[in-house]
Amino acid sequence: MLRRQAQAQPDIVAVVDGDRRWTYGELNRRADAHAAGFLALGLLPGDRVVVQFGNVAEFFGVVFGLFRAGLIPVYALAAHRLAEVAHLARRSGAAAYMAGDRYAGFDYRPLAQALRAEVPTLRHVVMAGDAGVFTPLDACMGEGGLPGDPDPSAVAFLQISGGSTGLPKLIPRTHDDYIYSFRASNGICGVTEKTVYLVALPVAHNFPMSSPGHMGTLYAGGRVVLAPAPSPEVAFPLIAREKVTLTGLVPPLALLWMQAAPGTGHDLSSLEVLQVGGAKFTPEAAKRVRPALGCQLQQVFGMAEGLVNYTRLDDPDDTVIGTQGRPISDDDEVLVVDDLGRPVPEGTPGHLLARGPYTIRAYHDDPSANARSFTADGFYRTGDIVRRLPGGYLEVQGRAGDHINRAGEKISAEEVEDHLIAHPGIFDAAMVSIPDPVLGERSCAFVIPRQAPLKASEVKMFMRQRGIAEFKVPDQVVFVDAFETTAAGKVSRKELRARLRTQFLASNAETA
Ligand code: OOB
Repeated sequence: MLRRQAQAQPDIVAVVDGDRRWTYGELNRRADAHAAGFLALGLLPGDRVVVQFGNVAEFFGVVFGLFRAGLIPVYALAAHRLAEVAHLARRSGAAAYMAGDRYAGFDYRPLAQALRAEVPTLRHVVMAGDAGVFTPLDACMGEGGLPGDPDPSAVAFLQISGGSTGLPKLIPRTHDDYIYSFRASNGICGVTEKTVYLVALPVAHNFPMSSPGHMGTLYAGGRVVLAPAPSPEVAFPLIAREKVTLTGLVPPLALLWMQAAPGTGHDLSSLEVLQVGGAKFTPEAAKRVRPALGCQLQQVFGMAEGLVNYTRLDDPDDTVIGTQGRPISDDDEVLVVDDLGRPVPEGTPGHLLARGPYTIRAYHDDPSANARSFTADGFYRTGDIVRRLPGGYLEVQGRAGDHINRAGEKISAEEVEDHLIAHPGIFDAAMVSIPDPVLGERSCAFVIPRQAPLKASEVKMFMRQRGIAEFKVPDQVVFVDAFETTAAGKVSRKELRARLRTQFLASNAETA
């Protein structure tokens, strides 16, 4: 797709990062040079490469270079820390780690050092910027000697799941299925060569990558503008300067933008469509988008595993405000079922199952997750509770599983609990989601200390030292003496979390 655009319009700007403006020709040359450079290091087609960049142009040079070399990117978010990156590297058997030296105040070089010590399969570390002891990205520039274009039905990259259980699972997406999803999305979202897409969310997240996101925009020959932060202070001047037409946000950011827009001196009139997704956008907030920002709202309900739903640009206001859209394709099969797997009538909440042209049939190398997450006939169990409405529109009601959707970032309660109980002063811990007016949900950890008293700040500090992303550090820590058990003795973790949550909400309602 990149070669085609580079031939058709080599001098048109493809990617804008601050003062840097890479044309399609330039991006194409970098992709070729990096591909040859990566192979010259000794990486072999099929090798997995953990890629961790913020919203910077290098991301594009590197991933298109990897595709061309037949190497498989494993997308880490810039917010991930050692625990998560090491998990991705181990799980994928990665041969290399590629990152920028610094981003958003964090230095990735010590992380790379620790990673190399922890993950024996890792043979190379490539760094953009000041590479220190590692291989500089600028040195990975070669010529010729590329394998042919990759098999379109082969796995293109591994994306990380925001699931409920344990550590993140790896999602294998193929060139075919991914291109299908953003090409079809382009049609639905009106993306053409005139589109200017602002990447406000993290560049490696599936929503800004493919719904239709930066990949859809590059496919259409439009322009991708990178925002180093999603705040109005950073994004609004970029919208004005680059005449951004389309962007995607999670609900808390949409609220922030709507609050800031009326007082801004920046011209936001180029913005045609604001997409909101990743977490439930309430109808009250959805109603305010057009008055506050002067653009159209599109709700997006998607998942890295595949299925994406959009409200359509010509849908009536009620649909755009009150639903999370309908699937991309007529070939998307959607089932809404009860606890026993029986289809429920339209309008009744149930578990959402999905199968279709771009929805995965299995996670990467994870038989037990596969047994849980897919039905025998290949439907993916999304874990979402939805209502199906006339016309196939979906309204998201909540989650069946135990994860916290904190401003669109998915946090597995189990993963965080495992870190908490690693503290020598903690006997047991359970983490639950609490409704939050801004974040949608925030996390609250219930902790049973061993003898010595603990402070919440100590627990949070310990979590940071565990090397996890900041968004996973519990927002609130509540100490309790014991977890309640039933007459029958045992309470499942799921039930325990539900009880703690109910008690917390009840006691806060009393004091309110
Ligand atoms: C997107 O992808 P993921 O993989 O980070 O998270 C998927 C989950 C969904 O299963 C659902 O629980 C939740 O995020 N979700 C929404 C939602 N969009 C996603 N819940 C309520 N309303 C929405 N509009 O988050 C993602 C991927 C592609 C496009 C958009 C979002």
